[in-house]
Amino acid sequence: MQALGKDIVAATLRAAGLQVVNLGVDVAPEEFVRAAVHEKAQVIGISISMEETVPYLKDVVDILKQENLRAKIKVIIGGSAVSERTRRDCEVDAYAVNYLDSVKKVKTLLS
Ligand code: B12
Repeated sequence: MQALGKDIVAATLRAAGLQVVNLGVDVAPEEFVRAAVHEKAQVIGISISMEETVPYLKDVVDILKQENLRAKIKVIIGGSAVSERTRRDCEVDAYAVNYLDSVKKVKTLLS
């Protein structure tokens, strides 16, 4: 349901010339990885507004490791329930505080 921030980030990344597949809300960890493989995505972006859903972030990272995709597919997070500390704790590649920062960080991940 908390979709506004994610949609703004997706729109801004598109406006910056990047290709974005928006999976919507309440996306299961397996679905992030399945879609990334299917779309040949280089980066998975995850928006987290509810603290109770932070553990699912670790699941995405674990699935990427299990599937030997961790080096190939980067993960960036944002949303009011996460921070630079969450990024470190969950071994995520980048954290962006807002839509402008998202463009900067995603471009860095792609470079
Ligand atoms: C609007 C809102 C809602 C709306 C959402 C409308 C919609 N369609 O999006 C509605 C009314 C539906 C809603 C419902 C609920 N909400 Co609400 N909601 C908010 C509120 C006030 C603002 C969120 C928002 O849209 N901000 C504006 C956007 C633009 O900012 P943003 O999300 O931070 O996104 C920016 C950055 O974070 C970043 N970013 C965001 N996502 C991503 C992703 C990536 C990949 C990157 C790189 C960057 C990035 O870039 C964005 C743009 O700059 C917040 C409070 C807050 N201050 O955050 C509570 C808040 C998120 N809600 C909360 C709660 C508890 C709920 C409910 C459970 C309430 C209830 N009891 O029903 C439900 C849950 C619904 C659900 N299952 O998801 C809590 C969460 C608590 C927690 N930390 O766990 C908050 C924090 C309020 C609070 N202080 O208690 N909510």
